[in-house]
Amino acid sequence: MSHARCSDPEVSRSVRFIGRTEREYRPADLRRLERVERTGVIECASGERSTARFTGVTVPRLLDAVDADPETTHLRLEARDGYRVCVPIRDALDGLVAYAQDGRPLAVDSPYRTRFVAPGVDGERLVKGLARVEALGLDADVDPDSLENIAPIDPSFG
Ligand SMILES: Nc1nc2c(c(=O)[nH]1)N[C@H]1C(S)=C(S)[C@@H](COP(=O)(O)O)O[C@H]1N2
Ligand SMILES: [Mo]
Repeated sequence: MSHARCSDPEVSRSVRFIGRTEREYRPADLRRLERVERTGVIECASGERSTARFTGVTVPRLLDAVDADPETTHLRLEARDGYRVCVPIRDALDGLVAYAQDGRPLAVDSPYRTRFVAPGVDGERLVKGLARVEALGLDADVDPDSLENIAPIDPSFG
């Protein structure tokens, strides 16, 4: 599995944020930032639905730190397993990069350490095991769906 590919486990779990500058956050770095707790609903296209309490850092906080362009239209979020989604910035700004669920670190119950959660975003775009988050300014003629790879790749992430 790709999350075990890198020899340094802390680096292999880090999330790279890309705006006009870049920054890499290990889970320990995220835990040091201002934390928020929010209820998140994960709704799969299959109809399955679950609710949990997530703890993490807000997306605006992380984007500010990399000087994201005010003209940003979408966030592209990429997982360790190659799973990749593209979310409109106005939805993403209400989101979190979470590292705990219902008071327990995500790592306790899952093979991933971080996850994107945001209200109003469908479950398939709530990416687990974040590797990279990039602020994009898409022209109106670019279809954001064409930048996605939503086919499940690592079944343990599904
Ligand atoms: N990296 C990654 N994230 C992923 C997926 C995946 O296959 N890989 N599946 C998505 C889908 S389709 C859904 S419905 C939710 C399921 O989240 P849950 O297991 O917490 O209910 O995770 C999403 N995040
Ligand atoms: Mo899903």
